[in-house]
Amino acid sequence: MDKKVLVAGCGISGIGAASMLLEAGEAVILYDGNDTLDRESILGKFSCGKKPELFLGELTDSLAAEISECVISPGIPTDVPFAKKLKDLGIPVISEIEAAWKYERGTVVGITGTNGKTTTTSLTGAILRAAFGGEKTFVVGNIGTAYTGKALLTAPDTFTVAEISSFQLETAVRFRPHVSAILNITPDHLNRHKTMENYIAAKESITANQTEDDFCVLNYDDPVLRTFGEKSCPAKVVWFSGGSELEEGFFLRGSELIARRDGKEFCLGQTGEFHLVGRCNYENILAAAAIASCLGIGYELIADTAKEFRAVEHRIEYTATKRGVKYYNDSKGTNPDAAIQGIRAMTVPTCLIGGGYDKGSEYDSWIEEFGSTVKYLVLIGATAGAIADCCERHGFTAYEFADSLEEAVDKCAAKALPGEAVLLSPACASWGMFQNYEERGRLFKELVHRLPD
Ligand code: UMA
Repeated sequence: MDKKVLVAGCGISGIGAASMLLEAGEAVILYDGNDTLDRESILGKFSCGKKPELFLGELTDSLAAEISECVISPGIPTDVPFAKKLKDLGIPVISEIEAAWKYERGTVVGITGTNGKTTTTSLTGAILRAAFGGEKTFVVGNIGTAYTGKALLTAPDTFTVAEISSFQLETAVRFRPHVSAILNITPDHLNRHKTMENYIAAKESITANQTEDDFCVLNYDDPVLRTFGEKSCPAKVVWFSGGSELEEGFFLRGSELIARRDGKEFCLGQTGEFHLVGRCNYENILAAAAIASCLGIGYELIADTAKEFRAVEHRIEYTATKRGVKYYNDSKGTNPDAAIQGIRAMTVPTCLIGGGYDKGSEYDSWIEEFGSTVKYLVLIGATAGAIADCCERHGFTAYEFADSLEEAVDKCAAKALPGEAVLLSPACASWGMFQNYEERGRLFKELVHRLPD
């Protein structure tokens, strides 16, 4: 009997991986632990003639015996019972990124980090499109497009820019980007990775198969990454920094974004010339510039593209002004560190909406950042109580609870005065109340647009 590939998870990654493998001639079983999913709508997502076998519910022993390899979706923890069962049978469990890598023929950029991945990936994609053409550039991964959906289209002259999460790296094996980037590492997803050491190891493993012929772009100001870059990174390190002038690398000096390589300096632009705002975004621009320069792209083109580039949806995104109050959607602020950047970008007294799914995060540093900026906080979701306790410990009492995002927006609208701001930047994932942060952000924007002018 010919063995089959088990693709676990019927989301974006699973549909992408199953489609790619079917097109490549593999026999595929698509599997999901949720037996309430609609079979027809899942199979309807396969546009090509071939469809996978579909199995929902608990993985049986007889099915496991048919499997040669398992491609696991990033949202499925690798220690769930079915994955353990496969590993015990000696069946390799690989990530969707790894599955795509087997068919990759071009040059790959892999971008990871706790925060800023999506903006840096989008900007790098825009720069590569400007340099090499849209048909030769693919932007994939955690950003929302399955890498496996594009891998078969790659060729020696194409470029793939992949946003890679720690979940995807956990089960990557031979994945080897020519240019990797780790933007920063701060605590996130610790309920899944268990310890900070595991999380750091997952992030650093983006370089695991790189050699001195490859590049790794690292944040000089991040203590974990500084040590990694100086001591154990196998690739050629290119530094970027939002806080220090570097002898060699990409850095912010006053209001200038500078590229300094081989002793020559080039000013990529003044901070005021970019649509992206806030130090975290200048760091993202510097990282994207460093990545692009590793691929031989000239500074003028990098600078011009970065100056035209606009904020990614859900990332400190201006939504509307209602009765003199500015509303911002930072639904992508899914952990305390990302949400700190949201607060730092506000320049007026702000009513903040926070809370959501419990990833086991600590909220102290986020609350310490409130300072004189956050005047009022509305809490939603599973973490509301824990955040409220933490607020009390820090002496911040101007908070209230809401049962829904709608109620939270109404409460903020009633509290904010003309000239002030309302910010959705929850410091938590959306799961439990929403499918994903995009759904949460879209609803926020809809609710804001419905408020009276
Ligand atoms: N499932 C099981 N068993 C489980 C858990 C889940 O069968 O124990 C099934 C669910 O029933 C569901 C499927 O797995 O049908 C969902 O798989 P998934 O959660 O991996 O979701 P995808 O739609 O494949 O989306 C994933 C990423 N999601 C996660 O990592 C949670 C998307 O990142 C990514 O855009 C997409 O692949 C394409 O690469 C989202 C994300 O939240 C944006 N990422 C995290 C983050 O940015 O912090 C890491």
